[in-house]
Amino acid sequence: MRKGIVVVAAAGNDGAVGTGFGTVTSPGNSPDAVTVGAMDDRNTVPLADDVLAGYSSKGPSLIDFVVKPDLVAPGTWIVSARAVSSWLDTQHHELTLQIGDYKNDPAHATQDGAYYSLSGTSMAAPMVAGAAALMIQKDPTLNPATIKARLMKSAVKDTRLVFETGAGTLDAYAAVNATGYAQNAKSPLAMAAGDGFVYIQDTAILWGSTWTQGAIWGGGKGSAAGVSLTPVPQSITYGSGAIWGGTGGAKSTLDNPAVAGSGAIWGGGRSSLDSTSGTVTDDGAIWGGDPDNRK
Ligand SMILES: [Ca+2]
Repeated sequence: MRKGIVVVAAAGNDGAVGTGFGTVTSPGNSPDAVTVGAMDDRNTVPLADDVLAGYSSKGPSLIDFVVKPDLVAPGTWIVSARAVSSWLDTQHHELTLQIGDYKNDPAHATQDGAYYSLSGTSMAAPMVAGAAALMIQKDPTLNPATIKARLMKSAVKDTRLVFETGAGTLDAYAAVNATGYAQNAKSPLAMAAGDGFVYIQDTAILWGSTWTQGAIWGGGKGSAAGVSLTPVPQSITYGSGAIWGGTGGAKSTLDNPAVAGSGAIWGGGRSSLDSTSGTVTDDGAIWGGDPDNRK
């Protein structure tokens, strides 16, 4: 990413493990990567009937509590090129399409075709990578942070938890036509605070003023799970307002026991981020010990 390459990563397929929260796998846990979860589009074009794929890994990342995935894209029963005699083709040959499935060719209808049907976040991630390629084709000067920020801002908003669908469902056309620039688009951090709520960092502070939380996440994030957005209390912003935003900026994103009360995610206690001061980009406690990761 520091070399100017857009890195799109699959979130992982562990969404059905336990509560599913805290299951995003490497490299999808990288704050810089564009991490993609999977939706089941129910084989219809309208998004209204789409559901989160049960296998799609959910955030936040373990240990460092990065909010993931960044967005979602269709990943269930995606038809793509078949690798003849590959492990999958051999072990799960039933997923190979027959010629008659996609071509009017009665003489060969029951023969193995050139395509294969598969589900997984590995199928969703290329949807986003393709959209990124189109964005770069239109404007080769765009940096990875701008690509990521535009993909997220232009995504179709939903009301699921931020750790399930991120900024929403990929809208390739809207992404190609999106505007705005960012020099940094690290995914924000989540914090389980002493009040039982989980707060996330304000993207307008992290990425720049045009990338407000409302623009990135939408106004109804979490409402499908009964979550209402509330201002971050002064006790949390005190001393680290540069990270968590003012009382009118950042919002609590969820009050879901599966997340807020999960010892598997938060290590049995609360995250220690509320004692963090200074700017996010300089803070090794948050972004890890490798200084190169903090640029
Ligand atoms: Ca659909």
